[in-house]
Amino acid sequence: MISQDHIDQYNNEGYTIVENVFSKEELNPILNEFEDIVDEFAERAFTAGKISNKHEEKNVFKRLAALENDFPGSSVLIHHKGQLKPELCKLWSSDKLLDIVEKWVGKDISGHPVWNIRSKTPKTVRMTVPWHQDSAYLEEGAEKTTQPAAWIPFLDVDEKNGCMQVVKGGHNPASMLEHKLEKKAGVKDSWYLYIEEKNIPSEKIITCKMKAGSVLFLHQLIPHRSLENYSENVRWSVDLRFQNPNDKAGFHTGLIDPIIMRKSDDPEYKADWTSWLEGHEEAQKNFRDTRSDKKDEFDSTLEGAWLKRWDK
Ligand SMILES: O=C(O)CCC(=O)C(=O)O
Repeated sequence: MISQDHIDQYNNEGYTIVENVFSKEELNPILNEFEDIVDEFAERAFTAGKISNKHEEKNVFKRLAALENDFPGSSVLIHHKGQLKPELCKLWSSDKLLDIVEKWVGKDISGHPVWNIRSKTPKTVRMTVPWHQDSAYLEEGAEKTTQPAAWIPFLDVDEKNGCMQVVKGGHNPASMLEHKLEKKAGVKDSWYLYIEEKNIPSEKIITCKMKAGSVLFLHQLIPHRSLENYSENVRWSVDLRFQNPNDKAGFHTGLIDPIIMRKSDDPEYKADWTSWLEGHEEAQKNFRDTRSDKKDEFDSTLEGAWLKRWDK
């Protein structure tokens, strides 16, 4: 599934796209989970009087767009809630992904607690992620850990519906670029960090058009962003990260460790999702919002430790 060219491209250019890793049949159960997540959200929003139409007749690529239109912030709330259901767990710890990331991480592999479902609704500023290096969202020093991200779209993506862009070779030299706070630059209620455009070499930008089920692997230090979604459909994707269990994870709260997925000395070992998920919900609240105790469940603002790291 992965060739030496892919491995070399990742090492030399900081990214690679492996095509057709997952079939539609393998993606569909996860899309069903997204559908359930949106349905549960619509029920709660309806009961709370936030929406008057649940848009039940719309499919998974349209329904959240309609809800976002009626109640702005819906997609952000779904993204922040980050519900990890069984089929997504299965895909994350699948041999298909582990056999690939093993090339960079080695034979002992964990899943990193920073993972995302991106419910990128059309023309939604807060779902459009500006230029950043992933390590900027972690504690200082974590950038030294080999931590590939697997970015997986659930529909074909291009520059019209919010695909990814990367800066080819931008992981070299291996150093953190300066990041700023988007909310300080005037993007209301943004929790994103950004690298200023003047620090992005435009001639090295690669636009990553991809088919559903292909996987973009990103080095932890490659600058990347997602484009605006100008289509009518929700651009569903996930990003999942991996590392060697012995290396620093750099997760700010420290409340949850990476989940061990593969052990070099135990070929039969399987990830213990049940016990990991028990700790996950509590840790996630702390990770995603240090003010969760005070927050209304429909408040889509977010504070995070990464903002403090770069708020200079
Ligand atoms: O999916 C997106 O829109 C952005 C993803 C991203 O920036 C990331 O995975 O770090």
